[in-house]
Amino acid sequence: MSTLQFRRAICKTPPLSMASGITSQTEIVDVKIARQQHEKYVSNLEQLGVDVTVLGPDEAMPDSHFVEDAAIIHADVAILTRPGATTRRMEAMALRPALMSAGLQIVALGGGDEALVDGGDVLFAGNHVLIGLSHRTTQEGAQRLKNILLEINPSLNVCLINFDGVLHLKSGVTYIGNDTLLGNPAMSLTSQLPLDIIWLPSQDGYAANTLTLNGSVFYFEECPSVEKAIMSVGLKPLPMNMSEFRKMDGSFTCLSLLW
Ligand code: CIR
Repeated sequence: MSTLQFRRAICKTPPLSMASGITSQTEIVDVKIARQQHEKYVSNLEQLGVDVTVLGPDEAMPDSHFVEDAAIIHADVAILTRPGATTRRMEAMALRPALMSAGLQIVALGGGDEALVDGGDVLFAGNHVLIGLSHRTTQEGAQRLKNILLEINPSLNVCLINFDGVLHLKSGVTYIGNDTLLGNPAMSLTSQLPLDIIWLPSQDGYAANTLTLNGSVFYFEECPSVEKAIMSVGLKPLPMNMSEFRKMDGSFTCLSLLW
């Protein structure tokens, strides 16, 4: 399957404790609304033909619905990460049973305490895999992940990317096909990217985190600049309200593992 076609997903219901997750924002989350937005996100995936497994909430792990950070899936192999934030370390092991039941082969990132990776820093774009070096993903973690990915698929072009200004690489850029990324101008890049970037106006920068699958793109509603960019590559814009996840520094890619 191409990198933008997906048949299966794992999502996880936000726990009632989600407001005690990590955030740089000050607005308080409404968990009831967050769950409604999450249900809508899941039903939009299903409408696009994805078979979604929704795992129950885990109250002991307030950020655990951001499943993207705890595993990376490529070619039916799930690589369990070691998330950069100490409060999130247990999330990868907690996902293991669901990934195994889904028939995926499981590989651990391995290495010591310095080998850290958040899946939010790993962007698949055609044959390229960009691994961002962030405050969550270390050089050692990124290098281990690169080696594992190349063992799974030696034809990948895996690059380590230096950046700053945003939480994860995918808070700064996401792939919308056609060798094109959407970019958040709040991100400063000190590495060259092997793809074109459509830079959004700064007031829409947060909306650079989109999710492209099966011909459609999930994006923050009321961002006409994003809608225009999506249409320019011939995809269908699917606007959604994700206000409550934004309050926790989350967005679209972080809420699912897709393959
Ligand atoms: C965190 O700071 O770890 C969570 N509150 C948000 C993680 C969002 N993950 C992502 O965008 N990949």
